[in-house]
Amino acid sequence: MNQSQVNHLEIPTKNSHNNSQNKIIPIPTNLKIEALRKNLEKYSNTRQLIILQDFPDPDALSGAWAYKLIAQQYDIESDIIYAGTLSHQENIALVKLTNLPVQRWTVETTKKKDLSLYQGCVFIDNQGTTSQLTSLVKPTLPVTAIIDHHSLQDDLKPEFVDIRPAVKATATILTQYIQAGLLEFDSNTAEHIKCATALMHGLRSDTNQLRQATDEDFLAAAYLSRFYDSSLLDAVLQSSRSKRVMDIIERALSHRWIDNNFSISGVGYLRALDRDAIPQAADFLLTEENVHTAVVYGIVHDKQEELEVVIGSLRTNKITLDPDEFIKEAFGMDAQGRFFGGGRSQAGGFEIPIGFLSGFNDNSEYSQKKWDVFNAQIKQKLFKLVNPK
Ligand SMILES: [Mn+2]
Repeated sequence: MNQSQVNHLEIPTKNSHNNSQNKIIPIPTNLKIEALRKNLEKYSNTRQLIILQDFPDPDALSGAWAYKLIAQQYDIESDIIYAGTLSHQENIALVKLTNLPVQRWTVETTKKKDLSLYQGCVFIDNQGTTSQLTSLVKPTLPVTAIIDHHSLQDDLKPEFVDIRPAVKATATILTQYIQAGLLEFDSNTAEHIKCATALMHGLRSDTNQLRQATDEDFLAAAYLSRFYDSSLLDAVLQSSRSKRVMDIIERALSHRWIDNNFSISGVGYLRALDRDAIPQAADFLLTEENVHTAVVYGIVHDKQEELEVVIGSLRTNKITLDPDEFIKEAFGMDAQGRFFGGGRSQAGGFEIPIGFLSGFNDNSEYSQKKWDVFNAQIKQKLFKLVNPK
């Protein structure tokens, strides 16, 4: 590929729509491309950890893989890790069918690892706030890069940073760096075809199957279309919903409470394995007429670790509603001054620890009481925002 041509790749910005001149500026700027290149050169011949959120989605998984392949060009070996679960059937299918090189490192296993084997860590599609591994890794390893599209968290001070909340998918950002020449995709290399397919899936899933894609996402998808394997993507997408997910969607539907075009539903207890049913249920509630925003939450319990936490998801198609602001305003901060959640454009999430009340209890009356208290508290906090009068 002609590099000088690619480096001047011009992509219209979001603002360009409002600008009568339709001014076009390159994104990422050549300055950013150079900064990432320099950062990769600096860490040449080292090992890095690529840290994902505890429950990685296709956008995170594919973006991390693209970063790993880019870093390989600079003789950086990296391991992609996450601490939670791959809970969505499509995520499991993606990892299995593309052989996506991701590893689960729990808090316990990470404590036993020799982190001195690594010289840096990178955060892709997150900024460290949604991974249990951040606090374990941060004291030992420098944060060499963050590439993300969630609202700025400003917790870590990375050497290289590219955080663009206006972009709908991290896969789009990584594709732009590939297009800029940091990695030359080759349609004869199986690994590149699979990574392009994963990126296409990540990009599609964070843009509601391209329905909410912006110019930048479409341009990235157009580029990926030259390399990806459409039948492999079909296979990933055909992984159907499990009965448990259907049950939870059904519960969300029967418990939903609609007010002022918001649809809000508490689904009670669910297993850690099924936690991805929460965003899927929120997606489903959003399909009802006159509903512009859906919030679904439940208490996720991990029987082995005796851990319980309230997990919630927000989905909206209301352009003026900022999920990040909405969640921060609704739930506020914990005692350490950290918000219970946040978001990006059109989607957000929250996690509220149950603390002392945590622990799965077989006594159904006790469990019911506990759920009722949390349910009432969350509804009350949401109600204040949904119906301010
Ligand atoms: Mn994302």
